Amino acid sequence: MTRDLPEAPPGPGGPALPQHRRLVTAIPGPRSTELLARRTAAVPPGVSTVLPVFIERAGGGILLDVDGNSLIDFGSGIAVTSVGNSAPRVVARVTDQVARFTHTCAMVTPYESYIAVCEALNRLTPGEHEKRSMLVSSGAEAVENAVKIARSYTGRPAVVAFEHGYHGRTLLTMTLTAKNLPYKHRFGPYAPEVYRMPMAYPFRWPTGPDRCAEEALATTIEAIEVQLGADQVAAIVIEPIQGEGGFIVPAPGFLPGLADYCAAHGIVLIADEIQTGFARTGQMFASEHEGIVPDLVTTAKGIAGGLPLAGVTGRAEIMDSVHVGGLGGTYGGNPLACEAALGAIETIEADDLCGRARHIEEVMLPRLRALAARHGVVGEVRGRGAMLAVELVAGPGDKTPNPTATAEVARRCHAAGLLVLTCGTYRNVLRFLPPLVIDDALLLDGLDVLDRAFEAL
Ligand code: PLZ
Repeated sequence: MTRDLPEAPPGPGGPALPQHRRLVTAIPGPRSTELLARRTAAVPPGVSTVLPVFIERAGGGILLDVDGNSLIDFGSGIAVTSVGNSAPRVVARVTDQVARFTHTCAMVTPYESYIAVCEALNRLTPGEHEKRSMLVSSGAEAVENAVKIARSYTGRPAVVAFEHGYHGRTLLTMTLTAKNLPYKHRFGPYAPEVYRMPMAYPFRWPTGPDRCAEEALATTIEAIEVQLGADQVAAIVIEPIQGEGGFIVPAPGFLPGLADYCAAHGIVLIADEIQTGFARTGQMFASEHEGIVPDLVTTAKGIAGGLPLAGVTGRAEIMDSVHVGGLGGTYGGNPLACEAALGAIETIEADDLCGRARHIEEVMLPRLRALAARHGVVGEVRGRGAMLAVELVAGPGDKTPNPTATAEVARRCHAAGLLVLTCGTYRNVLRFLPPLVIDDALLLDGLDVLDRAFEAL
């Protein structure tokens, strides 16, 4: 973009948001508690909250609440604010854009930033082939569109998804999602032609991690051939590291095996990189860790520093197969969100946030492994880059999931001013998703809080 941009504000969250954990009230404090009462009266309980501290400002690795408490952020709003909250380049671009125009609808009269974001996606996603991208507003919408495009291109109905998978809350993406509570319970009937296959989940594979990839692949392929017919399958949809399902890194070889099978049978491989994408795992996209080149990639979350934007990127011949006007939506590629994405992508590249994610892994992994050595409830430490987790079990040699200890550790972290999130099909995984711009002192302080939460168990 050639326009002159206004000066970037001085730092994350505006001027001088100190990067220290500091509690001045109980968590939640009195003002948050008041707001929570209003929330309860105005918002249905179906829309839940992990930690009801109401946020006033945020930046770097800090969330500042309405009571003046500074919490360490190990969640990034579920892997969204990878560049930090109110990252300077995002603020500068969005501020400039909001004063020029806020919306025209990209389907009515276009603007340059939409094209620039698509060009960036085409350049950054895996593979050197010719690509196209389209923009929407949420991750679920991106997955829905990827399936629509795959069906249109192949003329086939079936879609294959995996155990522990998460793809969203709309009818189709909820159907693709593996977990009943809270996502699917009483919301059926679900969309037809979605089939679920076993996930190559090394920690819980019945015959052990070494045989996991090969056996999971063989079971999946046999089920496709026997039950569905490969020529009826439009797409296989998979997260290259499963997010909500428990930060499950597939056994090495599983993803390449699926990619080869898809290529041999004209099945569109859709990598859902919504949680893993944009430097989170130490590469721009998690597919790169195993060198797979998906046919379509869905992106959201980290793409735009907190503004709602999502995309589908893929092979030109697949993307171009949809009839004119078949894809779109009122807000898809909103100009504010596109400017935010350009600011976020510029930040990721200029500040080497892939390198920062690898650095965060180097700092955190040894500490998490030491934690696992001290506490028998930690069954496994896993993840890549700044997408790390510990899975909690009953004890050494007993892999029974331990959601109670998981909730207790999270509660203690929250009370001490460290925001952590849980995940996992069995609600027994603590996940760590710090902003990639968090400084080392905060990271280490957060790890100390985590240590103490485990010691108190
Ligand atoms: N695909 C891999 O992680 C969103 C969900 C939080 P949307 N994950 C956070 C919740 O409980 O709703 C996600 C994801 C993967 C798709 C999605 C869906 O993205 O932007 O939430 O629609």
